[in-house]
Amino acid sequence: MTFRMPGPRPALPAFRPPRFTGRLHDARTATAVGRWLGLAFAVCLVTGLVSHYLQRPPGWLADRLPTRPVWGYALNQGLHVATGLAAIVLLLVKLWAVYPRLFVWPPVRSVRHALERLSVALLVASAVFELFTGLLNIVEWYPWPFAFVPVHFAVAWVVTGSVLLHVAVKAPEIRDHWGRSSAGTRSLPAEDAVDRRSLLLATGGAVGVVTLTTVGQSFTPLKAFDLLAPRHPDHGPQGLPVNRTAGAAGVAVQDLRQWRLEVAGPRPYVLTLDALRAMPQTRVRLPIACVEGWSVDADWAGVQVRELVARAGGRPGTAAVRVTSLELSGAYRVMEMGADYVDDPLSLLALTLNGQVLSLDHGFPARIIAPNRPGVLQTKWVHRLEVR
Ligand SMILES: Nc1nc2c(c(=O)[nH]1)N[C@H]1C(S)=C(S)[C@@H](COP(=O)(O)O)O[C@H]1N2
Ligand SMILES: [Mo]
Repeated sequence: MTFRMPGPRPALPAFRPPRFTGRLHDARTATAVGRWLGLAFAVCLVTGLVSHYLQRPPGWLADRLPTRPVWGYALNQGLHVATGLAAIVLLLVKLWAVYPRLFVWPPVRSVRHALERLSVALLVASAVFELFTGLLNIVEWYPWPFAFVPVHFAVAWVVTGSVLLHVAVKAPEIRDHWGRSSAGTRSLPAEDAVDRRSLLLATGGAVGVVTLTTVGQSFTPLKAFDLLAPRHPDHGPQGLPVNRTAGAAGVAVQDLRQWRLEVAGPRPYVLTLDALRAMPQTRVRLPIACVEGWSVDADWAGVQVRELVARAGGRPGTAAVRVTSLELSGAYRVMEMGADYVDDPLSLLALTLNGQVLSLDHGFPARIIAPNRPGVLQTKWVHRLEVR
């Protein structure tokens, strides 16, 4: 029997983190795409805030909201949804450009590095969450247990904060790669420039296709290309889409036989539909502009809200109104209308749409239509006004 002295142990193969030799996963690509993504996020944030405060104004603002331009909210929300959809494409390309950094080795080099990675994780998670929930909201699919609006609003701040932090941390790299001939970019392999241009062109093309096939839902001259948008401006009863049908809202024709408009205020009164029709009718052309991005202009006729309010003893210019729908439940059953909207001659309790009596799905017998307002506040099946 022979003994051998233990020799040097065979060396373990050294761990080799995955390496990415593929090109364009570089700071110049990340910066070029990131600029557009940052712009899309900025427009989304501003338009989102406008939409939020038009829907839920703080007390001091409630009576001072602008009612002009009449198409303001349609433009705002068209931009919000269009830039959100564009951001989906841009975020995917951006993540593709930077994903090799997920596998850097060692994973953590210092406290600063750990914090930086944590902030990127927060940025990616919140941005994906925000765009995903927004996308599902415009197709009215809510596969989550929370309310969309407050959560989408809150996470917007997380996205904003982590974008600002990310830009601050990456400022030197961004500066070095801002333009094609910036300092850092000159040291990148020259042969990549051609590929990078192709990638950026393809990204621009994809954004263009997504925009062109969806923007027709709010920008009607392009409605012929509106292939991918969840709504088509012309599809729906009386040539107008419907978000919540009477069926979904639990409003049935038999409930309407006894319909009366109750107006509460210093001098309360009740009107039948015939009495409403006998009052002076005002015709307006105004868009329904849904928070989900679609909007359509239509001709409406009915009684001015300010007329109804004055008759109940409300003071013009200061009276606000609470509007209640026949709908039994739902977030939009009760709506507050501030003094500026009440006083606007274009704000109607509408009885007709495009020259016909309102269909049940569009809010028969009476609905609100007012200028520069989110669709959710254009209350259908109105049966009560409370002058406040
Ligand atoms: N009572 C009531 N009114 C409502 C709603 C609702 O759910 N309940 N939905 C609103 C929404 S989200 C929009 S976009 C408009 C759409 O009006 P339309 O269905 O006539 O196009 O109605 C609004 N009025
Ligand atoms: Mo809507």
